Amino acid sequence: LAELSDDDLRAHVAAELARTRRRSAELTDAVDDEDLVTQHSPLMSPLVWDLAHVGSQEELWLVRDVGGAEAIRPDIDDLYDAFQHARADRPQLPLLGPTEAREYVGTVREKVFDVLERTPLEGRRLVDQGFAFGMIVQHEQQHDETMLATHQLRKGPPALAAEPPPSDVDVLPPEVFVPGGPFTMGTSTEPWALDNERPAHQVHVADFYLDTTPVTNGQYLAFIDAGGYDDPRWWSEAGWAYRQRADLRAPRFWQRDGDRWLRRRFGHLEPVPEAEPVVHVSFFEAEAYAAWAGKRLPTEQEWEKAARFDPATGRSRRYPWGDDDPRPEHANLGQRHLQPAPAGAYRAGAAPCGARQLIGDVWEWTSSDFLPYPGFAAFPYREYSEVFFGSEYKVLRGGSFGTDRAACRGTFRNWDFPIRRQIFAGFRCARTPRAEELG
Ligand code: AVJ
Ligand code: FE
Repeated sequence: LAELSDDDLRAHVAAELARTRRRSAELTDAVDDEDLVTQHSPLMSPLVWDLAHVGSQEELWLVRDVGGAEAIRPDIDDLYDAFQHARADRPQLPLLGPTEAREYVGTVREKVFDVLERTPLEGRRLVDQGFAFGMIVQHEQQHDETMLATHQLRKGPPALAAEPPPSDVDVLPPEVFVPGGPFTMGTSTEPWALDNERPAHQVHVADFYLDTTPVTNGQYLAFIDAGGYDDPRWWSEAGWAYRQRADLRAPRFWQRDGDRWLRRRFGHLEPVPEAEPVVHVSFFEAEAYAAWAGKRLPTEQEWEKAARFDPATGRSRRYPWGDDDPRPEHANLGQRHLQPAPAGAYRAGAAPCGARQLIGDVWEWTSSDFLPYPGFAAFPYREYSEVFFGSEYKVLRGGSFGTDRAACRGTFRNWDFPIRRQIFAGFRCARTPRAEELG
């Protein structure tokens, strides 16, 4: 992006907006109108809310703010302000119906293409208007992943279909070693990086070992079979309280079938695939598994160093494989496959340290609270990140099969409550070297 001419950048933005809208349309056209207005879980909005919310944010930022044009539907700003109404309360609001919502997002988009035509995009610094388009593309993609999670929660026959992910895997050592030393974390140059990824800053990370791949269902089953859910030794105090209160026994969407486990996945009931990364576990379950395995979760500093640091040049790259935008051979992204690929896949996506599948497949819980980097400045609005900073939220890294490439990179930070399980989250473990392993 950094090298594109103004016209090429404009064409790129237009293509990304169109590609993103096709995904939103697929997710909302896959079910009937009754389903679109149904709340499938108190954790989620009805799909029709997400659709109109995406349009409303696009109207606010691109039509009114960047374009300086007149408001299209000022009367509905409040309905689609995520801070005004909790998800659980949204179905009771006088929302736009499916037909109105589709018309509305279409009207906004037509205006946005006018704005794009006449907006200079040159100089892509944080404050430039090109960023606003990138932010809106990412915002819609983030809601597309949220809508995919809503699809996973809905009951009934399958509504979505996709090719299975690649199944060719390599036999790999279980852990990789990342030598201690400084590296550059975050970014000041990535054009569409959000405020919480900025600025670039030096961080010292001590020697550590990281699991080569995310923890698999097979490994996680061993924790279940060893009584991990019944042993408070492995759980933090808050984690154990949650485990008791919610009566957790396995990842969300798993069910017992005699002596085996099945999982429900977008309307299919299937045996739990042991080679695939575990998904739909909370931070607290990830933390308990790691303790049981004699390990811990990585900090987000460790995760990012493993994913970006190139010891050959001393530079931090955009992605584990280098600076190229993700292609299908690098990572399982973009809802191309509706499940993670088996651990050990995606050889072309390996990081310099040898770790695999850091980008795509499953979001990875880290042990870190969601906090600002030194020098953080809220942009363009406090409610994107700043109001969430603190110890209530844990950072997740790397994106999932449901995350679009436009909304995922080596610096991207996601966050959620440590009890959440409906997101496409798994984890990998890290550990500090034992005394006898040090040279
Ligand atoms: C970054 C995924 C936590 O969905 O709450 C969407 C993204 N912000 N609309 C969320 C977001 C505003 C956000 N996460
Ligand atoms: Fe939003």
